[in-house]
Amino acid sequence: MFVLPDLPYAQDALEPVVSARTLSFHHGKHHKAYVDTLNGLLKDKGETPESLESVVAAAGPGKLFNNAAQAWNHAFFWHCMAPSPARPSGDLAAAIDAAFGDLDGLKTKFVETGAGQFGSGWAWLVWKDGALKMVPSHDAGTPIASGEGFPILVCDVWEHAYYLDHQNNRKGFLEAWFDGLANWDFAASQLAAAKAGGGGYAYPAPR
Ligand code: MN3
Repeated sequence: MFVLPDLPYAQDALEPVVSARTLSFHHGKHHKAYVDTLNGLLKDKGETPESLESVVAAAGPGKLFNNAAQAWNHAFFWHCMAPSPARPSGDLAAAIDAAFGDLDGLKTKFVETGAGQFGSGWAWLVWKDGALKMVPSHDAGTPIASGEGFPILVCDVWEHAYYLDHQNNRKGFLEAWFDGLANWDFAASQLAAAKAGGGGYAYPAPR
């Protein structure tokens, strides 16, 4: 059984960009439903996997992949936000400057990627072939299965992530998210893991 990981902050800690009401639905209903459905599917198959990452990697397209990947993507996403994040520094700042010119250049590419994703999906900052890159994914798509890179930071652009607070203004949500919530300390730890050739965020092991 996979658990629903707790949020790493209070439900109202990300206001006003992400309200407590949004987080209560997003974590308590949407994320929980993915985890519950995943556990039901694994139980039906009689499988006891050793990690969620292994389930995501092995599942082909379909219901198991969708629920496993969404369980992982959301757990990762919660860590990508912080109430009062520090600006990027050190290796991360250098990698951002090398790929995008500066932090504003990354913001432009980030907003373009998230706003340009047609329908539901995610906007990922990944490490690929020695450089940072922005890539979109559709629905439950995730770089840990697609091979598009090592995940550094992500923003959920499904409507359930922002509609209660920003209505149809996805671009406004992305701008406010980048300026106010993007967790650069977490991104820096992911980048260090990527450069070391592995590790980084792992979903809690099943029990
Ligand atoms: Mn979501």
